[in-house]
Amino acid sequence: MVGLHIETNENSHFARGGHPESAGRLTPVKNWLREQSNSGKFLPIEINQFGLDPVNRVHSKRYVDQLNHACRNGAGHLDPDTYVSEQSFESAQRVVDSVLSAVDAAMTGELRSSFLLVRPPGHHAEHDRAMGFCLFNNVAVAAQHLIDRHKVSKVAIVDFDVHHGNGTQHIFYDRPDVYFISTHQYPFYPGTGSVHETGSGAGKGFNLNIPLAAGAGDLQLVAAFEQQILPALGRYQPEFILVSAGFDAHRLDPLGGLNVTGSGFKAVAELLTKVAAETANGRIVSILEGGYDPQGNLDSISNYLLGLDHT
Ligand code: OKP
Ligand code: ZN
Repeated sequence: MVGLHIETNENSHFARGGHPESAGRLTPVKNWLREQSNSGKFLPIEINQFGLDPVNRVHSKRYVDQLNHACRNGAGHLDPDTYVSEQSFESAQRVVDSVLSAVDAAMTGELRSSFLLVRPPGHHAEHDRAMGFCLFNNVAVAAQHLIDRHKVSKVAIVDFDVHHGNGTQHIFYDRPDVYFISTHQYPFYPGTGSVHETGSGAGKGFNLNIPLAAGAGDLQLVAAFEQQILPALGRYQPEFILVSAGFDAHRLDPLGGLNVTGSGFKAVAELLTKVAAETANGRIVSILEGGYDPQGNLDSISNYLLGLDHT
């Protein structure tokens, strides 16, 4: 049984004149999920409100205020790629609330594995700035909440979006309590993500980048999980696994240049579920990041969800 929550903010976070990061990219997968509603495979997550405190643990007050004001002033851009509309701040807060609710449900044991079909995404957002379609760094807020509220001492974040999660890496770069592991196309946007970025100070050795060359597909992605990510997680023994689940490595994706298919994402979900059972008491929360082809997302996400539920 997998926890599921949909928070796609179609009427509250949008760009005028079109943008690849729009709610429309999720229409086919939402229709598929509606058809699955009597399957018994997915359970709704009860959502609680957490306020801004958890966000303020990761982002600077200056940035949170800037984002709030940009929205209050109406639509605009925070960087060339990143728009806000009037209700984007509340949208981003709803995403954080749903992610933290899933984390809490995993900690109580109610729902050990959940998937959050949410937007806006988060993994490019840094401590002090929005970037690459991302407002709040959802996965980072979740990791910090586990440490602050649940006294977890080791959290792993696995990020398989086609783009490197520079924001998440940046936020935890000098810390050993959050192990950031990323597969991504490289060289590619945003430019970071080389194998030489391994962490600094007390965080040295707790940042693992696995760059993939343009054109890589299921074989290379699954090999990265089997040969590098699972062994690394086995050594680290995280108490919780968070996943930045972006699906723009799919072969149909208009932004990415990789060739992953639904079966690759299903294998990834199965491997992550297995390692979560072995290390983290089965606790794993997957949060949507990118993925820009509607049919690609249907193939990717439906297969990923079936992989999460294979037990
Ligand atoms: C967000 B996520 C050059 C192109 C920038 C931005 C891509 C953001 C992806 N200015 N493209 O990781 O899917
Ligand atoms: Zn991406």
